[in-house]
Amino acid sequence: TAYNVAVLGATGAVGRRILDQLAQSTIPVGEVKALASARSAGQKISFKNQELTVAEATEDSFTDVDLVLASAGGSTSKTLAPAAVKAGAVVVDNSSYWRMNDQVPLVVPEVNAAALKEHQGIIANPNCSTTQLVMALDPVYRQFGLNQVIISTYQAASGAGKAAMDEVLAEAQARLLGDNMAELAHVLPVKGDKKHFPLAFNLLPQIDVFEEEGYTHEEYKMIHETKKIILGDKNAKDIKVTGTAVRVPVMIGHGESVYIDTGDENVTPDQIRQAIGAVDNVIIEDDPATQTYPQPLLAEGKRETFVGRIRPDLENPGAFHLWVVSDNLLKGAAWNTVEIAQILVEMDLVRVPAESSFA
Ligand code: A2P
Ligand code: 11C
Repeated sequence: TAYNVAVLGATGAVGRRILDQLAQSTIPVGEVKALASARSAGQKISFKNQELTVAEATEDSFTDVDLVLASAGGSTSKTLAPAAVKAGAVVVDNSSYWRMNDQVPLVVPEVNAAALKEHQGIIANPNCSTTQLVMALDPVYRQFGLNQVIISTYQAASGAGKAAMDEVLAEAQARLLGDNMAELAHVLPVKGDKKHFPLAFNLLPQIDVFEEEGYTHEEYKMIHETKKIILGDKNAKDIKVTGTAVRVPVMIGHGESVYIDTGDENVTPDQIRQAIGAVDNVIIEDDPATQTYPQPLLAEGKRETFVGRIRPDLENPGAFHLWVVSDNLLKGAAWNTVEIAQILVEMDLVRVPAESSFA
């Protein structure tokens, strides 16, 4: 069998990469539909050796479609994902809208592929900063336990979309030419928020809007999604998770400084290194003697998650530091989405169950 696939948000930074990853996947692909907003209808986009014509996404776009790979924002997925399921398609959604829904598995295949068996037609892809984090945390939790995790992120501009990347480059150029760059900030830190600041030559400790207790929405996503993926419950107390999300003037590739406390004094750094290194698609880059450690520039364009700087807390036995880097547009978005679809195909799960609450 070949599967007819619709890519929703095909013109976006992630959508284009979804088409690219789909072309390189093992999925037997039949017809491919490129869907976006009315603004892009008629635009041409390439897939393998075909030229696709972008069509406006509507509730009627999903007739004869088997799989929808969506990355067109939460409000689009809110209405179009159920419409696609009603038309008989299975949706893998990269937006945040469905992630915490109890009927929706939130999946990083290396960690919880088994959750796919319970799908009701919609499967959610986690936030990029969560995905690379759980690749490193899950094996530690399974083998040694985890009392507490404290994360500091160093997130690339591309997480905020193409306009944010263009803005940083324009600011950097202005600064190098001696021009004022402050007036060039219109998108970051958050498009709809009241103030905007330059990211070039700067750090912005705000990703997404502020919510309760002074945490940003990005920080809450990391806390809740991590618990749902590893523990199956966003409110589970088994692991205490907290952190700070910071935007840095890097184009592609999120970095994360992660402090983990296993509570077990006997665990050694080598055991942590081995546990994390045994996860599929994790690459350990960790050798101070040769200055080997993960870097965004080295991770760009790769599907893997890179982990290094693994070392013990010298005054708290059983606790460790990690440095985790991955391409936020690939493992953090497009590749994880296509990887989920590939596994759905392998597990013969590309069908909407009759009792689906979305159908
Ligand atoms: P378009 O290019 O027509 O605006 P990015 O995050 O890189 O900006 O990409 C967002 C993607 O989501 C784009 O493909 C965009 O299409 C698409 N999109 C945004 N709003 C809608 C909408 N209302 N319906 C369908 N697609 C949308
Ligand atoms: C960022 N993590 O770097 C965000 C982007 O929930 O999929 C991804 C938002 C999401 O700005």
